[in-house]
Amino acid sequence: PAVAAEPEVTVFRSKLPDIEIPSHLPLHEYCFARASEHPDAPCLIAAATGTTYTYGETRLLCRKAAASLRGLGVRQGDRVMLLLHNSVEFVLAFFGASLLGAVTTAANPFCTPHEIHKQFSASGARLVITHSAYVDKLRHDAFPRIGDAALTVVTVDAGNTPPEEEEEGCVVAFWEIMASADEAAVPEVSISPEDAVALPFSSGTTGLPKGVVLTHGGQVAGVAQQVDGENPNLHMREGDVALCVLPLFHIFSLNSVLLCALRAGAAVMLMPRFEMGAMLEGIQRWRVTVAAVVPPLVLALAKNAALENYDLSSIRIVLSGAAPLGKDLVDALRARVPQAIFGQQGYGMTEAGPVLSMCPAFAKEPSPAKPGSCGTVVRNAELKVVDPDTGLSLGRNLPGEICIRGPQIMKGYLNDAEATARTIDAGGWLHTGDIGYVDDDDEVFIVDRVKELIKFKGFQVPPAELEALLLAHPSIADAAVVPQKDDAAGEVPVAFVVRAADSDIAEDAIKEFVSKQVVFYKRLHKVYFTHSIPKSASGKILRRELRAKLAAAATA
Ligand code: 4UV
Repeated sequence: PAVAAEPEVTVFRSKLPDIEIPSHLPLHEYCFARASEHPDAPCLIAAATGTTYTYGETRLLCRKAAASLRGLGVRQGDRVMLLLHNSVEFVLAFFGASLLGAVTTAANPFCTPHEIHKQFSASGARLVITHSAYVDKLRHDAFPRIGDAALTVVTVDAGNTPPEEEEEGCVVAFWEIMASADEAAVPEVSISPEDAVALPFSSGTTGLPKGVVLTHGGQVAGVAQQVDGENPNLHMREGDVALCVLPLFHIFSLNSVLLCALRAGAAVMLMPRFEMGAMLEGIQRWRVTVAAVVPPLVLALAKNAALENYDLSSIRIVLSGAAPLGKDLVDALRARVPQAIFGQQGYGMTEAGPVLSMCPAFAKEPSPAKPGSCGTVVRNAELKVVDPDTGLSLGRNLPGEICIRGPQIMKGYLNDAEATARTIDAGGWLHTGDIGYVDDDDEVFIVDRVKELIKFKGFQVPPAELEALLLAHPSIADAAVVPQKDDAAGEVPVAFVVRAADSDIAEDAIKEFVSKQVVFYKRLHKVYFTHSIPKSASGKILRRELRAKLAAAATA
């Protein structure tokens, strides 16, 4: 019988040859594999205090962190929640957990107690490591009582908030347990490449935030694709200093800054938060060579006259990612750091483990990239572009949904087989929800997004989360949240709202209602009242229509 021919698929690959990836190694062993060759090289620099730890010291402290976590009851497969700004403690806790075969789920400490609780409970964590200033968030009703078996809290700073009486002794000080931890007491655990190591949360192409299961093998592959091989795509080496100002709870910073730098033997300069003066000081003082940034940070740098007062000549690479970077912005910053290979961008997605494509100008043997391009697909991976309606593969220069396949992508969403199946198809292709094309030189260009996600300064804003909040308000009958273009933030969330009958609720009241419940970047910037929300026959919000309405209003 005649067999229907497989539809032809155009697969795009890196121009760099594939490499050997040691994906049998647990992530901590892989990252520190060459550390014994340079034990005295700087590894972590705490910019806020100036304290520096060498590779030898960092490894030892990671083992002590593992022993400490073990002492607190953490076992293989357990989830440990980090509610931390970028800090030495973040790194030690991450690798301490990894050494035990436990999984780190990191959240933004600026999130509200409700937002934190959702991730805490979905991840199944029972231990939270945080700054004392945030312990109060964990005292919210939603959480188990601190000190119960269901919630152990560890604080990384001495300035403990006085424990409430019944919690006496329940909030544990990190450095106190570290002081008595025995690095030899780390149990031998057998870790498979399939085991989870990190659990960031992302809303993916639709719906609410979900736990993204990233494995040891996947993260090793993801890092190797960037910094391993004869001609690494992102050239970092011993002597480099990586700027770590983007938050480590986001995959860009965790993977492409921290893990890549450690694997390459570079130092990581940790900045607890973005503050322009402190950042410029830090770059100058520690001679930062590789700076990972997001477009709003490029904008702030390009506009800031204070740059003239600092010596930024050490910067070799500026890597922008997480949101589109326009050519004007590239040119504006290039004038300020003329010596840097300000190639362009990386293109990543939490679920993709994270990098899909990287600017080839960052390679050891660089090749140029066009303005606006996101570079070429990483090695040991396949990229295709499909027609979003038919799913058929498209050739060069034709925009469609970008899909990626390779050892680096997520294993799936935590406890959500349905969402996993919607995102990774039977052929193993991860569907990004981004619209883009590959040009004649294999460069990837992102032109649109078909998924719901809104990106405020690179931060994820899932519309479904805001819609659920709005619908819970008695004066709101229906609501939809969509992105609106914004010069400073890239995009901002705005809402279309149908008032309940007899309600005359005002814009400000709605904005405030939402603000109180969400972290700052999810706040609504505008509310448009309307009589109905356009929906498909199956009840899905027709976001494209609403976005078109906004675009038309903006040009009117
Ligand atoms: O899931 P997420 O928040 O993930 C990221 C990750 C970005 C990274 C990671 C490692 C890198 O080395 C790097 O350069 C960038 O952002 O959001 C994923 C969505 O963000 C948009 C796109 O819609 C993704 O699906 N996005 C990410 N990078 C770009 C981008 C970009 N360069 N240009 C346009 N959109």
